[in-house]
Amino acid sequence: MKIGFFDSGVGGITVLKEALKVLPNKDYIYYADTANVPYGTKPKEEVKHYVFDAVDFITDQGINALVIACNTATSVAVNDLRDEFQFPIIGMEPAVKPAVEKNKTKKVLVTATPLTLQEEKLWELVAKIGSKDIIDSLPLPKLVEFAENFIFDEETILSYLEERFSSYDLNRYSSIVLGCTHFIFYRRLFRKIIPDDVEIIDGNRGAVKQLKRQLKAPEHKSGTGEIIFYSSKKGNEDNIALREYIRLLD
Ligand code: DGN
Repeated sequence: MKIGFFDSGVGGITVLKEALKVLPNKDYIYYADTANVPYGTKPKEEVKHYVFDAVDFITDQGINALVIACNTATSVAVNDLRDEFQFPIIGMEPAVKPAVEKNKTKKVLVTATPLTLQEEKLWELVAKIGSKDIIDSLPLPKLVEFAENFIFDEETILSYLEERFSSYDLNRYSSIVLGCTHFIFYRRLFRKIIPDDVEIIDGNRGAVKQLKRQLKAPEHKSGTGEIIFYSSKKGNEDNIALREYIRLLD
């Protein structure tokens, strides 16, 4: 029983980390499309093409379920992927629903990549929950670049976040949604600039819950907890580096 995880780069490792807590006895394959990252600032059709290539690769490794651990890839391709492949496919969803359910009086600020924020999938979700007026959105594409380049120093990240949030009155929001898996690496730093009574919510736990539900069938046997990393960039250094990101989340 192998579970595939896929992201444009390292962001999906934050979801994998959550899965390891909940489902430690499964075998995992993680594929980072590091040759094509970032997805979030590229045209939809180009990203869709990368996603299909990546899923073909990971399918060839033999998987029984797949987590598209990337909000951007999910937004542009999850429906088409489900039409094409037979195994369960779990996608990411910006956690707008739990955010709105927690507090219906204040607004919610959704942060994600530019492509996720412009895709219909998000706005269909918002329309199902309530009205567009309860949501504001803010793209934070540089966080993806920082994470990919292993930039975690507080000063750099905080000055970027402060600059991006500077025109927002954060007290107007009940929650800030982290709608990109790369952003989870910076949760602690978001907390430093977001007022204490504003919640920071992400979709990682929800995605892993879905995965667990999908694996209830008896044919989904346990494994040894092994993780095999692959990336679309050549060279083993890249795979060693991917393991470092897991440690960051301890
Ligand atoms: N980690 C991806 C996401 O959740 O949207 C996006 C990263 C990117 O490719 N820009």
